[in-house]
Parts: sequence; C-alpha cells; structure tokens
Amino acid sequence: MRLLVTGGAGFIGSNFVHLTRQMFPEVRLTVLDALTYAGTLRSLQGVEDDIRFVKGDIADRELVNRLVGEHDVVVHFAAESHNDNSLREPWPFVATNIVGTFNLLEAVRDHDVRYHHISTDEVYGDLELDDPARFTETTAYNPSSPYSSTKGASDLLVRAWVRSFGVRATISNCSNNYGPRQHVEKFIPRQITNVIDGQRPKLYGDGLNVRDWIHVDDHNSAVWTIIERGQIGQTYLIGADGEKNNLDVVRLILAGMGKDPQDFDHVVDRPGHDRRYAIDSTRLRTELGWRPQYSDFESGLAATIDWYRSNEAWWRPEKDATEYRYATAGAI
Ligand code: NAD
Ligand code: TDX
Repeated sequence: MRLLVTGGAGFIGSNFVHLTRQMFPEVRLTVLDALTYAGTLRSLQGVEDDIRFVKGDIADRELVNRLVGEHDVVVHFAAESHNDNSLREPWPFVATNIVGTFNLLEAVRDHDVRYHHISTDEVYGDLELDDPARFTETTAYNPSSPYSSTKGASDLLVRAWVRSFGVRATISNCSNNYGPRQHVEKFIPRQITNVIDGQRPKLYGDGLNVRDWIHVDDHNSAVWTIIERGQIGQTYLIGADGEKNNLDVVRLILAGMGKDPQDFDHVVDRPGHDRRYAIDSTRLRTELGWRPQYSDFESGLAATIDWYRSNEAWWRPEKDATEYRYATAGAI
C-alpha cells in the first residue's frame, strides 16, 4: 500500500507515522506537511529514512493532485487545530481546513483514491455538565468556534463528495488526544512545561469544563481499524470513555510532578468556551471490533509527563513564542 499522510509532522499525524512504521512496515509512507508553527521534522526523528517527506501546502491544488495520484490511500490529518488561534485569526482555518480539504477531495475523486478524513467531536458543539447524553454519529452539527466550524464544513464536503461523486471516503470524529509530541500551546503540554519552567498552570474560567481524553495511540489504532474495515461513506466516533474536568487534570499534573495540587491560577475564560464533550463510540466498537488500549488516564498522563521531561529539546524551541502569543492575546 502507498499511503499519503497529510499533517504527518504534527502531533497526531507524526504519532500515526511512528505507529504505522511499527505495525505495518510494508506500507510505503509519504508525508505531506507545510511545516507551519505546529509541524516539525523533530517529530519524525527515527523514521526519516523510511518515509518520503514532501514540504508543501494542501492549499496547493496542483501539488495535491499530483501527489494523491501516486498513492492508494490518503489519511488527512493536516489542519489548523487550535481553538485559541482561531479566535484571534480565523482565515488560516478557512484556507487550510476548508479549501485544503476541498483540494484533497477533488484529487481523490480525480484518481479514485481511498480517503480517510480526520475530524473532531467539536463539530457537535457542547453538552451540559449534567446531561446524560453523549455525542453519536447522528448528533446534529452545532460548532461553536472558527476552528470547529471549519472542521464541520470540511466534514460536510466529504459527505457531499461521497454522495454526489462516489468518492471512497470515511470520516472519524475523535475526542481530545494526549500523549507525546503535542504542541505546547495545548492544555496538557502547556501545563506540564509551565511546571518544568517553575510557572503556575493556567486554568481558563472555573475549570469545570469537561474533555473526553484519549491517548493518541488509541486514536490512531482506531484510524487503522477504519482504513482496514470501515464502511465507505460511514462516520465513526472515536473515544475511550475518558471524561475529566480541567481542574482535575491540572491537579493530577501538579501532583504527578511533585507539586502542591492547588498551585495553579484561574485566568480569564476562552470566549465561547465549550462546556463538555463526550463520545459514544459504540458503532466503532460493535461494528468494527475496536478497543482502546490505554484505559488508565493517570498512567498515560504520567508517561506523557515523563516524555516532556525527557524531550526538552523537542518542545523548548516553541515554548517562549507560544507563551508570548498567549500573553499578547488579550482576552484569549
Ligand atoms: P497539529 O496542529 O499538531 O498538526 C497539524 C499539522 O498539519 C502540522 O504538522 C502542520 O504543519 C500541518 N499543516 C497545517 N496547515 C497545513 C497546510 N495548509 N498544508 C499542509 N500541512 C499543514 O494538529 P493535531 O492535534 O495533530 O490534529 C491533527 C488532526 O486531528 C486535525 O485534523 C484535527 O482537527 C484533528 N483532531 C485533533 C484532536 C486533538 O485532540 N488534537 C482531536 C480530534 C481531532
Ligand atoms: O492554558 C489553557 N488552559 C485551559 O484551561 C489551555 C491551553 C486550555 N485550557 C482548557 C480549554 C479546554 O477546556 O483546557 C481544555 C483543552 O484545551 P485545548 O488543549 O486547547 O483543547 P480543545 O480546545 O478542547 O481542543 C482540542 O480537542 C479537540 C484540540 O486542540 C482540537 O484540535 C481537537 O479537535
């Protein structure tokens, strides 16, 4: 199989490349990545001799068409992925998440290539803390932020290209990932690296917002399950029953790093901050037989803390610029 991975120098995409190298050494991998602030070749260290890397933008329609035509399967991870950035400057989200996905869909249509689309549970909006409901594949789209609305738009393009043009595509919507190689702008790595730097973690608002955490390797094993056994045209929700509020996660990080669990600050809330996400992954489990391997969030978090402690050379180059962006962002 010749597999094209977009966004393979980012957090989830690079973990997907490493996992694929271990699980399927016979797969021929190409990574297409623009190496934005969120992508780095440091994330592909150890596999660089076994893959082909192309630096390029998915907004480049000619490049995308040519590359897609050289492959059997495309897995599309590339995106602008951070809600806070989307509140500050939405345009790159429209360009990459919507126009970039359009270019990929036109190319897979042109060459009749199998396509898997990576998306997020944020397209469904949010749930109340006391709502017993969880998101399913039939929950109505109701995105809150520029980020989640552009991801929702890209999902709808995929559905239309399946129905109108017979494109061989599947979609997955996953909950919040954690694990190695996640950018320090994101919640868990930001707080771990703050503690390493002697800074206090920063909790938006009251900190009671709930995220449904899943280890990145579980997300990626689910993606492989869908590539191998997913039904064309189908959407699968990926989640590992990992609901936790941000306050508890910050306290776990502090305790896990030998600090006082109360040693954090509440800061001004994110505008439009989604209250709770929760995934019902019954379809993926019953129809495709997938199971997560990381059932214990606390040990997964401890391993993630160890990774950031041992890999300062990976994250240090991004830390100051990231904190500067936060410090100059006003209300965000
Ligand atoms: P990330 O920001 O860490 O990585 C994104 C990668 O895409 C980077 O390597 C970046 O250089 C690349 N990229 C950005 N714009 C590009 C462009 N125009 N052309 C080519 N490459 C470009 O993101 P992530 O957290 O790894 O997320 C990957 C995918 O998973 C996204 O589609 C995201 O919406 C989805 N997702 C993420 C999570 C999560 O918790 N992080 C959860 C569910 C779904
Ligand atoms: O410093 C912080 N303090 C804080 O309290 C940051 C950066 C975040 N938060 C809160 C906001 C959220 O409730 O932590 C929670 C997680 O925040 P993020 O890491 O920014 O993730 P989120 O906005 O939930 O979106 C993530 O999950 C779904 C990814 O960034 C998306 O790409 C994915 O689609």
